[in-house]
Amino acid sequence: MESTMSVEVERKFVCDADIQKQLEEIGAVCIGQKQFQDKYFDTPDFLLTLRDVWLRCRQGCWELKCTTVTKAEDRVGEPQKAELCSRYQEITNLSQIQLKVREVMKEGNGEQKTANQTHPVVHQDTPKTEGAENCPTGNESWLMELNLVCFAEFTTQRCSFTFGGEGDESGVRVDLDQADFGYCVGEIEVLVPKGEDIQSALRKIEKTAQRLGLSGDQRVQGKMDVYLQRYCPEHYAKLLSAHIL
Ligand code: V4E
Repeated sequence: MESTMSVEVERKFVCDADIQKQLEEIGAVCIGQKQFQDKYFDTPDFLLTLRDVWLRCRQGCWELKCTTVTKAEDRVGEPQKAELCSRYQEITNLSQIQLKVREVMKEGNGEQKTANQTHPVVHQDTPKTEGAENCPTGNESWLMELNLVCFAEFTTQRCSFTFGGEGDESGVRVDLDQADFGYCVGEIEVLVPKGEDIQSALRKIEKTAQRLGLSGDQRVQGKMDVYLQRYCPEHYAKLLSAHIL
């Protein structure tokens, strides 16, 4: 995430063994590899994620991803192509994150429970990240105040690619992710400053997908889909029926 408030438009794809070679063939340049740990937080009754709001701590930095449009609005324009792409507003400023979380909880209209419930939400069988920095750090009393607990935790190895020049792929980034619970996924993404038109981002993503020979029109599962399906199946089922995933 590069700005405090922007919209991330992205399309996930299944990675073939030769994806890196394919990326280089279409002019993508590897800009680096990194490893990061994500911890996702929600209330015990999943007030945030059931509203498509995703609060995480990535390597000690707080990030909030929330939906920008309704499913109906999503379908305006290029129906099938738009459905393959997700778009989420990204907030990285902690005060703005707290404000937004409170707002979402308020919309939940009193559903929020008191702070002293027992709710170790991370499932017992979930893989444990070794040697990763403990998050949250510092004064995180706001988590307790808002009754937020960690429900998912995993580490990702990411290899990122961009395209040079001013061509069709300018501003496009491709991430190849390998999660420590054994799932790999690729993402073609464009960050759009909030308020700007996303149609050009959708076109760029589509063009890149075509050049990579990605013909599938099925939605591809993200890391979180697979994590929840494996380790929190009940919540996963609720998110599916709410059409969040
Ligand atoms: C599950 C989810 C969110 C949390 C995870 O977001 P994701 O983009 O998959 O993670 P990651 O690690 O690639 O984040 P990045 O580094 O790119 O910021 S945010 C929204 N969702 C729901 C969701 C959905 N409904 N459909 C798709 C295609 N992706 C996510």
